[in-house]
Amino acid sequence: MDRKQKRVILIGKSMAGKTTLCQYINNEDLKYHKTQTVQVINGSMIDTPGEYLERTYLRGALTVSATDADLIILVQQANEDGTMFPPGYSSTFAKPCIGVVTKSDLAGEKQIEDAKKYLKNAGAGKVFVTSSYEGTGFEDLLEFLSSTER
Ligand SMILES: Nc1nc2c(ncn2[C@@H]2O[C@H](COP(=O)(O)OP(=O)(O)OP(=O)(O)O)[C@@H](O)[C@H]2O)c(=O)[nH]1
Ligand SMILES: [Mg+2]
Repeated sequence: MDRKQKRVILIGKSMAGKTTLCQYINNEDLKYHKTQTVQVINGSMIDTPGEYLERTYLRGALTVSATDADLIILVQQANEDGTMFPPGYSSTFAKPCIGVVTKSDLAGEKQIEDAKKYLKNAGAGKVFVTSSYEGTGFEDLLEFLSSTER
């Protein structure tokens, strides 16, 4: 990604697939490693640990990290029951916000619809459905990310 692209921050539960999504987008080998702290990847993606969303006392750290971002990406695993995102969560950031459903390869249609609904309720404008394992859903997402410059 070049600097003209938006800087995005990925927010979602542990194991939701945020780091894998970064790896896929950056054409890296998909290799699992737990994210321990906020990481800036290629200057354009801010990857965060799931714990920052899961533990209320750490959520402030997300708000602070998000000040460096142009776009908030809420990440929801397709086959998760329920969601960690409160309704209207995106308003915490006062920035444009989209949603990405991950691991669509593991979920049925109904589950994917629910995941989209959770993201919409959280305040995501557009929602993209992806699988980093199958490489699906990225055309639209990448086009969106490069369409609007910083
Ligand atoms: N089936 C499937 N598994 C995936 C996909 N994307 C990621 N995974 C797996 O899900 C697990 C967690 O992925 P990560 O990308 O590390 O999750 P994360 O959101 O970065 O998690 P934290 O760093 O703990 O916040 C790994 O074992 C991945 O291989 C996908 O598209 N399909
Ligand atoms: Mg991670």
